[in-house]
Amino acid sequence: KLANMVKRGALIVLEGCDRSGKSTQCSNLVNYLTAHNIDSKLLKFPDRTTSTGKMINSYLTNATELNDQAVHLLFSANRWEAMDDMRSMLLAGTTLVVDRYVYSGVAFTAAKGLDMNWCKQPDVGLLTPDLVLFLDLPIDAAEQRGGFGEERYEKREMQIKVRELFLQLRDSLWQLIDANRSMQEIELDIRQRVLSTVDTIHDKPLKQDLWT
Ligand code: Z5A
Ligand code: MG
Repeated sequence: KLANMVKRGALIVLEGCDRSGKSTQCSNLVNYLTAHNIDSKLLKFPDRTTSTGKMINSYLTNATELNDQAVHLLFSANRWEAMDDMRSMLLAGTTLVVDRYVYSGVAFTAAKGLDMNWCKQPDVGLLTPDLVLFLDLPIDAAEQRGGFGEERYEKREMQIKVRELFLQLRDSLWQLIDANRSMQEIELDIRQRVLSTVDTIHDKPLKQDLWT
């Protein structure tokens, strides 16, 4: 009986263009939620600490080569291996704030020219987010934030394609956030949207019907 009284946590995903401030905002959000007694945890994909994550890191930093399909499946496996823990935490009442998820998975591989429907298949059945906040930032503004880094995908042409593909993936879970504002403005905006989600999802079941 007691277990039934635990309200589940919300699965909140932050997605967005490179340099849009996802990591900054995820960590500020978790600090805020924690300070307000909302049990929450920050997760990030790719999780570079696991064995699949180490292979992904080596690919992204150009230390190794992998074919496009293989690395796509590694990114998906990197999410799958986190699913059991994520489900347990959500059901135990912890709200998860996730820095990149399946949308990055599909957008980056499809930007290389692979079929979008193929790209979606390995993630079918992963936990469905309650809210996806997409931090949108024009490429020029992103470049003004210190330019792109040295990792494999951090190139202007790639980032332009990825943004277009991201926008094709918009669904009913998405809310667009204008990331071309001050960190503080964005933070307040995100906070409001997340609090209203956390307040309203408790009676909705946790779903694993992604992309179906
Ligand atoms: N990838 C994939 O291919 N398949 C997948 O399935 C997944 C990912 C999950 C690594 O991701 C790569 O993996 C990524 C996608 C691909 N490749 N690319 N490109 P990552 O998450 O590890 O990448 P990252 O380097 O940590 O994230 P990022 O996108 O570059 O940055 P961000 O997290 O969005 O931004 P930030 O680190 O918070 O901020 C960036 C800078 O801007 C920093 O100096 C901030 O201080 C500054 N900043 C932040 N907000 C503002 C505002 N509002 N104004 C001004 N300046 C700001
Ligand atoms: Mg980041």
